[in-house]
Amino acid sequence: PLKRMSGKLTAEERQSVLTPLTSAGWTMVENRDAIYKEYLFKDFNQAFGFMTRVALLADKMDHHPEWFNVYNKVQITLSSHDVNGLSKRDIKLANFIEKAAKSSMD
Ligand code: H2B
Repeated sequence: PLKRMSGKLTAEERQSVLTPLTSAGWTMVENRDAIYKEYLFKDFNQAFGFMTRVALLADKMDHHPEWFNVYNKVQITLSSHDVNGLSKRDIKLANFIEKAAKSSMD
């Protein structure tokens, strides 16, 4: 398969694209170049509806989250395994996840 062109985010890119995400509750993972957020939904149905929307985009992107779900809680870690760190793909996915979470809570 074709290899991707987007490598690790540069320091400049981190400043511009990571700042809005950290304001939205995403945090840097300790000892790893990855970002993390925990979402709480009303119930399992809402959480799993959210996960389904995210899963469809993630598979289309061929870029998949590391995630863990218990009932109404979804914990998500994003990183690009091929570059062992954050790339633009994680930012795109995180921004979609933010929108999907909001619309899933309606
Ligand atoms: N997801 C993430 N987060 N990082 C990757 O490097 C990655 C992926 N690689 N999903 C994809 C799948 C790769 O394994 C397949 C073969 O394209």
